[in-house]
Amino acid sequence: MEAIINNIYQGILEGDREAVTAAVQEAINAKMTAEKILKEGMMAAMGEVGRLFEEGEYFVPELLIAARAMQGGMGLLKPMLVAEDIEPVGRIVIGTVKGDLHDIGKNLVGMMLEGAGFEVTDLGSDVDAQKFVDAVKSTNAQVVGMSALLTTTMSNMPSTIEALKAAGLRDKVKVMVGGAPLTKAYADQIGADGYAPDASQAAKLALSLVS
Ligand code: B1M
Repeated sequence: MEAIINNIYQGILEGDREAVTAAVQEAINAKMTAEKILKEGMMAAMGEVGRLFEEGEYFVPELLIAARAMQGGMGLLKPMLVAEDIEPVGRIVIGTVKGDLHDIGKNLVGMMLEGAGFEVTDLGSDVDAQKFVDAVKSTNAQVVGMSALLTTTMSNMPSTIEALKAAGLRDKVKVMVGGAPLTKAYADQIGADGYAPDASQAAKLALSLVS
């Protein structure tokens, strides 16, 4: 049993999608619960991947292939998580703000959030304020995550926060922001609840916002 979990863990660290998918299938065949596979195999590995990234041992490409390897296993696990009624650690809506088509960093953030146990609703890029508001309502999300890569589109973050306020949702949902031109000072200035400089810290921040 522990050897299978170890194969999932190692497969994610090595970014070996085929190995992870095969080990998750083996774990399912061995009647392991989806919760055990997720927490002890996948989430534990993604936590370690985040640590290695923060320590400068892994870079964005390693992060991406580890996250893709995890997603290979997630495809098999998702129906089981639903069947076992496993509650996600939280629900989060993410998107790149209106006018902005950069989505590589946001996708990475989404994968790290999934790895941390979140149910992620990804609205894509060029997302207007109303779409964020509608998604928060329909998914009952506790967190909204906005990404921007352009200095010209950052200003669509405060307007989304205003739209959440106007819809009466601002006290129900935490707002986190990120993207290359962003800073903690800007996040504070626009009244966001948090800022993360990279995907690994985004997952930690989201966990702290729902705890
Ligand atoms: Co564009 N682009 N781009 N671009 N592009 C930048 C951002 C730019 C800095 C390049 C430059 O001039 N040096 C510049 C912005 C300058 C500025 O605003 N001051 C720029 C420009 C100007 C433009 C266009 C206007 C160019 C033009 O058409 N004249 C145009 C705009 C299009 C639009 O959006 N409307 C444009 C277009 C494009 C492409 C479509 C060609 C392509 C995007 C493809 C895609 O995303 N599908 C592209 C790319 C690839 C880049 C660069 C080269 C790389 C961005 C990237 O993916 N980085 C970029 C230059 C650069 O950054 N060196 C550039 C890798 C990614 C993993 O990092 O996105 O920073 P990043 O995400 C990190 C963190 O920021 C953080 O975590 C991630 C992972 O660790 N993070 C979050 C991100 N979102 C977060 C959310 C969070 C928390 C953390 O919480 C919710």
